[in-house]
Amino acid sequence: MIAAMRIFCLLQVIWLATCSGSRSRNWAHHGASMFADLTTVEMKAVRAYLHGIPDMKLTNARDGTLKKNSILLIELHVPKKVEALRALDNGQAKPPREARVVVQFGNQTKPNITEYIVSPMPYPNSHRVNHFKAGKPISFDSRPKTNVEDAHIYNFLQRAFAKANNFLLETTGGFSFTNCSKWCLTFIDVAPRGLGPGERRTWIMLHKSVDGFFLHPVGVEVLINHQDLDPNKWTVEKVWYNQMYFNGVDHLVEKYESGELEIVKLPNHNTDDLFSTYMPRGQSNTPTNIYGPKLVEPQGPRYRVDRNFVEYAGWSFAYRVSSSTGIQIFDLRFNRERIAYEISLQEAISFYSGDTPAGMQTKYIDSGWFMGSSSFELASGIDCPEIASFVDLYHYQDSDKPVRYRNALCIFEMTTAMPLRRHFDSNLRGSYNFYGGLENTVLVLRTTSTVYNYDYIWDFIFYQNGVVEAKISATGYIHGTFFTPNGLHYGTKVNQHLLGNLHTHLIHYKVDLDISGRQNSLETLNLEFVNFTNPWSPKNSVVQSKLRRTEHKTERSAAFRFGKTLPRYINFYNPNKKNKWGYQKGYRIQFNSHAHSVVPRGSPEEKGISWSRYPLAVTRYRDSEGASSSIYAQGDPWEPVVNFEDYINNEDIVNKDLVAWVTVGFLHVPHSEDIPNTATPGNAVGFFLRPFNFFDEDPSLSSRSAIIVRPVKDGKSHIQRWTPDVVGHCVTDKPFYYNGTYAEV
Ligand SMILES: *[C@@H]1O[C@H](CO)[C@@H](O)[C@H](O)[C@H]1NC(C)=O
Ligand SMILES: *[C@@H]1O[C@H](CO)[C@@H](O)[C@H](O)[C@H]1NC(C)=O
Ligand SMILES: *[C@@H]1O[C@H](CO)[C@@H](O)[C@H](O)[C@H]1NC(C)=O
Ligand SMILES: *[C@@H]1O[C@H](CO)[C@@H](O)[C@H](O)[C@H]1NC(C)=O
Ligand SMILES: *[C@@H]1O[C@H](CO)[C@@H](O)[C@H](O)[C@H]1NC(C)=O
Ligand SMILES: [Cu+2]
Repeated sequence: MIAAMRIFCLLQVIWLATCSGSRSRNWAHHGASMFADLTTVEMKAVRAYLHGIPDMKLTNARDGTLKKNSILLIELHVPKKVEALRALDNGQAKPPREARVVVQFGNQTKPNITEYIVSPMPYPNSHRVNHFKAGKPISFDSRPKTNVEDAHIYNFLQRAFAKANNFLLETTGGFSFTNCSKWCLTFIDVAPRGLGPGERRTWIMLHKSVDGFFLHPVGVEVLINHQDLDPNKWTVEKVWYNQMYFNGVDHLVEKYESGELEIVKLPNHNTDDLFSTYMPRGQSNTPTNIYGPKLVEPQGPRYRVDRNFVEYAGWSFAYRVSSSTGIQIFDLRFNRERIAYEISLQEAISFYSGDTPAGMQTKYIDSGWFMGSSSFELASGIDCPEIASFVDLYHYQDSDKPVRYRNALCIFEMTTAMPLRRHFDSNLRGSYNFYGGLENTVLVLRTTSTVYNYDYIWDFIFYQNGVVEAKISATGYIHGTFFTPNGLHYGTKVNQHLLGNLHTHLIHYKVDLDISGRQNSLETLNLEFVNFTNPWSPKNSVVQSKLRRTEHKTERSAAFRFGKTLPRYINFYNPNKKNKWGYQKGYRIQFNSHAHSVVPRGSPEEKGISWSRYPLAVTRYRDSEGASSSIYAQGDPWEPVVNFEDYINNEDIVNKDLVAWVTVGFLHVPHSEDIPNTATPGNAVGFFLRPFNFFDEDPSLSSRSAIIVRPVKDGKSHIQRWTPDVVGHCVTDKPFYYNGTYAEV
């Protein structure tokens, strides 16, 4: 088909421009599959291949024992950029599809975690070890917690607290682990799991197992050492209760039974107290017998989706949802011209403060909690509009078969209910010369991650004028701890026994910009005040701003720290391509963020999140610097296998393939309105990529949704439009109407 296309192009010399356009579109379309997530057939083939290697001695991941060799993760291994570009830019053969597999070898004297690249799909016959930069091995203790381990933790807690049953029943108002039927306890574990490398000891909070259990801590926290692969060898190292520490459950029970323990009795559980639930309450002032506004597509969708290839209003891109890190887009083009090779979510963290040991210990690094595969079903009409295209996702993580996440991604076009541009050209005499306007519709690509308590909503938004927005909205339950008076330094009392702990959310993105090609440079624009003698009135002076451009020549000079103000404009441009006005074609990164560092540099866990030092760092593209974090950062933030700081040195970044690493985020001081859930309004951050002299004029001029109205004689107006006169009866059966006169009444 491609060959036929080429011959067709040769014949159509006159139409060369158009034809090479459609050729590049075909290559983009064809190449998108290189970035498509593994199919279930491919996942099963990878599993069968590895399970067929006798030396690996692989067993099922869901088998009860921890002392086993099993697959933890299978996902797409994206091709090398140069190889992918050969297919995307020259129509050459696509590289073979490969899988990345994480295997835990637990059934051997020195357990380890090894990553393999398995290829080719769909009939794999070879594997090689996937090395991290500098060949750093992955520490076994840094592995993410699996379902099996989680079940063992629950059983362990049940056993460990059996002798504390009376204590639990009395202090929690009837909740327990042992023989509970209605009122059971459950737990929340926090991470990191220790204070240094090689540890696996976790602070755990006991909670009531009721709707919204995150908001129901009972005030008992316990430190368990679960490093041994034999759960019978696990130990309780500490217990915290009512602001006191005990050297184990026995110690606590002893004090309790001897009456020396001061207890805080929770009242009997009140099933009428709905505070942690979604049950409506309070006076409603909105009619319930009719629906509110909804999105409609009166004549059907205007975007096209073919598997993971999407086209809309001049845009095209491929997408995937990595099981380890989440949403990614590739080969982003506008009018066939590439703007970015990859924009991908890398990591999300929330670092907490607290008065209880679990509160102090909570530094969540979410890719270690299966952030990527926690993309659960989206509700039509709430999570995405009813008209959206919903897509199932498949993940193979901590399971023995691919798991289908129904309707986990959605794509839709929506109106922003704002004009993209408009002007009323008054004639200053009660009428107008013209009115011009263009509605603002955008395409949205959306997934979510529910990482335990929190729900993150991940959007990429494509505007008609060449702007792309990456946006993350946070909702879900807050992570709270048992209330103590001293806790007020670290949060807010949001219920009788509940402290909402303060924390900062940071999100990291990789933005591999390729502005009209791989050769790019970075400049920042600032203003400085100048003061000079006024040329037309020498006794006065002119004070105004002057533009100062700074070219950043090395990675180090392009690593912008938190604490210093970012330059006003950050422009990535192609020094070899100019627009009509002689400017080098560029795109800006514009932040929408209120982020700050979460811990000072040099503090123990900070090394594992060294990317969080920089709202923006720009590095030269390297295949070996593909990701800024890893699923092991949570388990070992002290000696991480991926240390982002290593990516920054004095490499030259002028006229090179550049990657922008962007950190956005916000401080969250919980407040009473976070109950039952943190709400999305005002709780979204992200960044925009905006053309900066990339085009010769606003590219949304190609939109035929514009309307121009001019008055004609006798109070009539002449409407120029390129879309149907009437929207469609499901929206309105009246044609567009514009008057334009303004008169006193
Ligand atoms: C662990 O390895 C031993 C020795 O190879 C083997 O007998 C046993 O079945 C393995 N256990 C599991 C759960 O695979
Ligand atoms: C990890 O274990 C596997 C399987 O036994 C072995 O092949 C590999 O060499 C080990 N890796 C390291 C770094 O020890
Ligand atoms: C729990 O139930 C079992 C079986 O009915 C019983 O043997 C045991 O004593 C009960 N334990 C407690 C603490 O009530
Ligand atoms: C500008 O320069 C003039 C002449 O030196 C000086 O008098 C004036 O204070 C300056 N204005 C500002 C705002 O610095
Ligand atoms: C606009 O309103 C004026 C005053 O009400 C009226 O005379 C005129 O006919 C209207 N024009 C159109 C296009 O409806
Ligand atoms: Cu928060």
